[in-house]
This record gives sequence, C-alpha cells and structure tokens, in this order.
Amino acid sequence: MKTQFFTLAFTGALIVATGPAAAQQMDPNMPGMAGTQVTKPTEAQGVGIVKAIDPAKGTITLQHQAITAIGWPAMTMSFKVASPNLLKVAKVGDKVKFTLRPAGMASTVTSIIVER
Ligand SMILES: [Cu+2]
Repeated sequence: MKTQFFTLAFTGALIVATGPAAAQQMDPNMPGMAGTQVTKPTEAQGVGIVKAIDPAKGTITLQHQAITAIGWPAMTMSFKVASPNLLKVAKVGDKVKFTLRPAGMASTVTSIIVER
C-alpha cells in the first residue's frame, strides 16, 4: 500500500500506526472469553525485561514498568501465558512489549513482542 505518500508534507503530524489497537488482535486460542464483560480494562499493555521463563509451569517472569491503565506500579513478577508458544517468542534478557489480561497476581500474558 502507498498510504504513506507525501507524509513529509505534514510536518510533525506523523501518525504511529502501531498503537494499542495493533496489539489487541485476539489470540484464537485465548481461553475464558465468556464472562469477562466487566467495566475495567480487559487488556492492558506493558513493557518490561524478561527475567525468567519456566516452560514446565507455563510462566514468564517480567520486570515490568508501571502499567497506568490498571494502576500497577513497576515490579518484577511472574505471569501465566495464554499459550505455551508465547514462551518461545522471547528469551531471558529481552526487552518486550506485552499484552495482559489483568487479574491481579493471576494475570495472564496474551501477547509478547520482542523489541530489538
Ligand atoms: Cu506486576
């Protein structure tokens, strides 16, 4: 597509097309979608560093920055993942963007994008 034609003519108006909407694609394997119609956000975006990956438990430990959408401070914690495949996306030490389904300490990570 040639939609970025003449972008330079619009000084300072460059629009980043990879905002939150881009990260809200559903994982077709995402379980538990029924009964999640609540008013608080059903997804939140975070950024962090991978500290550990545990395929046996199906968890990833992230040192994440504050996630203001759900009122979380920065911390290091482990998350369940929506699919075991998510544990293959990143390795310890990677900086990642991730999407989570908030549920306190039982929150589930539903997508991971490695930032290189
Ligand atoms: Cu946390």
